[in-house]
Amino acid sequence: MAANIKKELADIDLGDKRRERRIMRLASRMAEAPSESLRASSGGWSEAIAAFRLFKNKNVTHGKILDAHRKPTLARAAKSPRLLFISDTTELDYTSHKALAEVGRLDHEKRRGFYAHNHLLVDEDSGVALGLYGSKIWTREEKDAERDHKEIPFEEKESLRWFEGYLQACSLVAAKPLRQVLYVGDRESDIYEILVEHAERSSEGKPAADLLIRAGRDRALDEKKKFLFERVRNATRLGDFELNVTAKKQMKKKTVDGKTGTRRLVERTKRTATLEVRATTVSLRGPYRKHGGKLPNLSVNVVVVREKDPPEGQEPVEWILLTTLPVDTFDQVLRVIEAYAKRWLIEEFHRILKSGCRVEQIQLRKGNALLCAVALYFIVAWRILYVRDVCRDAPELPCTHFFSEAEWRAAFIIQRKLIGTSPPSLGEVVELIGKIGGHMGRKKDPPPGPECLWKGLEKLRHYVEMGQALGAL
Ligand SMILES: [Mn+2]
Repeated sequence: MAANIKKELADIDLGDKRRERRIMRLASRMAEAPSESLRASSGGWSEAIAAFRLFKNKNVTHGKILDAHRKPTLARAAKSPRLLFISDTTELDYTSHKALAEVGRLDHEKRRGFYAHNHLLVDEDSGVALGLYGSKIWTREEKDAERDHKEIPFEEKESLRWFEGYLQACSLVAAKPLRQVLYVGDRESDIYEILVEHAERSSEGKPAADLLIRAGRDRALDEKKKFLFERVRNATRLGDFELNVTAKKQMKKKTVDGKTGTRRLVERTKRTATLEVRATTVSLRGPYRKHGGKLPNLSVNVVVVREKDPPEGQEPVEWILLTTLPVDTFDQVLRVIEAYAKRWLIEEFHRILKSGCRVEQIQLRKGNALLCAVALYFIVAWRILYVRDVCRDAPELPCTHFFSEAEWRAAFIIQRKLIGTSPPSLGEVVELIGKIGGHMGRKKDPPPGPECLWKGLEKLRHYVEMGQALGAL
C-alpha cells in the first residue's frame, strides 16, 4: 500500500529537504503495515530513533502534514460535481499512557486524551472518500467542564468547531461555484447558528454549502406549542426505503415513562430495515441566546425515515434530517437519505484509525510528536477506505496505483503458488490481500472490507521481507 503515498505529502514544507524525505519514507512504511507499532514499522532501531527525532522537531506538526494532504485531496475532488463534506468528532483516548505529557481531559476527569474533529471529502455519486479536508485537535480544559453551558458565548464553545467546518465547506463552493457541496453532520452538529449562516449567505448571494444535519433536539416551530418532531412524524408518507443496518453496541440513556434513566448498553442487531419516508417544510422559531439575543425564524426542509416493524426488543431506526436541499419529489428525498447514509464512511475511517492503525497505542511521550504520528495514520487510514472503494468502482485499474511490485508479487506467490509476471488488476490484488487477511472470498461474499485489508497487509509485510531475504522478490 506504499506505492504513491508519497504523493500525499509531495507539498509538505518542513523547512528541510531531509526531513521531508524522511517523513515520506516513514509514511510509506506505515502504509505497508498499518497495524504494526511505530518502532516495528520504521524498520530498525536507528530509523526509529530518527523518526522520533523528526516528530519532536518543532517544524513538524499535525497541521502541516494534513495541509500537505489537502492539496491532492482537492485535486481528486476537482473531478466531482457533487461533494459531501462529512464532519465528525472522535476521541483519542490515552488514559493508560501515563507518561504522555500535554494531554487534556475527555468527558470524565479520569479519562485523558485528545478530541479530533475531522472533515472527510466524499464524491456524492460514487461514494468514494477522496481524502481529509482538515482536522481540528483540541483538549478540554478543566475550567470549561465546570462552566454553565448557557453562560459560555458561542465563540468559546466547543461546538464552534461544527460552525467553522461549515465555513470551510462554503469556501469549497467559493473556489468552484458550479460545484455542489453538501455539509453532512450527525446530531451533534444540530446547531441553529449554522442554519442561520446558510440563510444569510444565500440571501446575500454569497457561496453557501448546502446542509444535511441530523436533528438532535426537538425544536419549537413558529406556531404556538408546536414542535418539530411531532410535525414531521405526521407528514404524508412518500414511500419506503431499504437500509442495511449494521450491528452496534452503544451506551444509551433509556427513557421509561417519560423519565430519562441511567445509561444502559443497547445492542442493535444486523438487519435489512424497511424505512418509511416522509418529508415536509417547517418554519423553526429562532432560539434565544444569552449572548446575542433572539436568532431569526427559518424555513427548513425536513426528511424523516422511520423503521417499520423493527425486530422484537429493538428500537426502530429513525433519522430526522434537516436539509436545505429540495424535497419536493420522492427522488429528491431519496438523494437526501442516500447522502446521509454515506456519513457512515467517517465512522469507518475512525474505526480504521483506532482498530486498524491502533493510534491509541502509540507510545510517544510528547503530545505534539504523538499527534504528528496520528496525522500520518490519518492518511494511511483514509487510503485503506479509498482503495476499498476505488476497487469496487474500477477493479480493472492496474494494482500499481497502490501496491509495490514486491507486494503484489508476494501476494501472488502466497495465494496462487505462482510467480506472477505482469502486474495484475487492482481488484485481483485486493482480493488476494483480503484472503491473506481472512476474507472468505466465496461467490456470495462482498469484496474484502477494511479489516481484512489491514490484517492482510500486516502479514503481507512479513512475506515481503522473507521473500526479499531469500532473493525471491
Ligand atoms: Mn459524532
